[in-house]
Amino acid sequence: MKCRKCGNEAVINMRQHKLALCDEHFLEWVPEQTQRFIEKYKMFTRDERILVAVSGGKDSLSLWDILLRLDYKADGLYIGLGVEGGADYSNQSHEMCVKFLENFNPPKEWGASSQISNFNVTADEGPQTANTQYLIPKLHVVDIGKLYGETVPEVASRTMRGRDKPCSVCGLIKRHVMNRVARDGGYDVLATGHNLDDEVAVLFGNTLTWNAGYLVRQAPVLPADKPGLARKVKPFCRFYERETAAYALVRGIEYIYDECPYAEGSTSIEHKELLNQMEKDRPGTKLQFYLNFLRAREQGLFADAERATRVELNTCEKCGQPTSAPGLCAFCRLWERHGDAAPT
Ligand code: Q46
Ligand code: ZN
Ligand code: ZN
Repeated sequence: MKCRKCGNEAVINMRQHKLALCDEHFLEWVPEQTQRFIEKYKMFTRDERILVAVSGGKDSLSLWDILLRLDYKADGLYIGLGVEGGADYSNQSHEMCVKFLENFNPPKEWGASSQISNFNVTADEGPQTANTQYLIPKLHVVDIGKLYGETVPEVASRTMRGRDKPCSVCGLIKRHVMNRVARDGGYDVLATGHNLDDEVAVLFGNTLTWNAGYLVRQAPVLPADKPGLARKVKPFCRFYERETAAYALVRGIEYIYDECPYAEGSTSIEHKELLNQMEKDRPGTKLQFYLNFLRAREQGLFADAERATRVELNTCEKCGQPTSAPGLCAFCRLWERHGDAAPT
């Protein structure tokens, strides 16, 4: 297979785009496409500060790499969940994020090297003034066990919500921490590395149950729930997983191959397998499913559901984050029985 642009040996053939590219042209194509999606969905501008949630996996590290290559002001946030299973999942994934930053070479004109900060409760650096300083990438590290006194599996095992599997508690904690670091660090945007396969698996699951409330909130860009909070964006939502994996590989980004051990046997993995089978028979199925959904959504298919599920948000008394019920938010309630006052 030859590269469509230069005729050299192709490293990837993307059947759904009828496009094969060599390593050099693939490394150009992925950032070009990312930029196109950022603009198309009005995700952010170069004046805004972006916090990229990095897990040590191929998607989030590739996303951070590309945003930096495209000259966006992007810092990373790693959340240490304290998952020891698998191949020591949390420690390994943390290491990959640190390695990424150490290997990242900022252009000389930026004037300083990248930094790693243990994010604490208040803004750790205070506002930075010189515009170029924002370009120096920084990795915020939040270790849940150290900051809140219990790891995610520990909190989960003590609560009803997480008795079978820690994923629901984990999702809640991650959302809270991401919002908090974004707010305290003065970020405009929170970016995650969800790829098309992730998005389509979620869409498929929510369509099987016709969960309108979730369908309404699935989009490449979610506006901030409240003024002062970051909006959420997914710049990789149109890339197939094999494309982001190929990017990381060709670009030489080291990443953790293993998934979190708790992901095993999840319905979203089962859905991914089904969808892969359909994609194999009909290349482009996943992309069409997702794009047609976005089109329908834009044309107002879920407008009624949006109105019906819209709730007046309150502010949590403890941490100040939005919550549907008055009083404490679900995150703060999680720690209530822990004895100590809930951390914020
Ligand atoms: S990290 Fe957390 Fe996932 Fe692990 S415990 Fe479940 S939700 S599977 S994305
Ligand atoms: Zn080429
Ligand atoms: Zn709260």
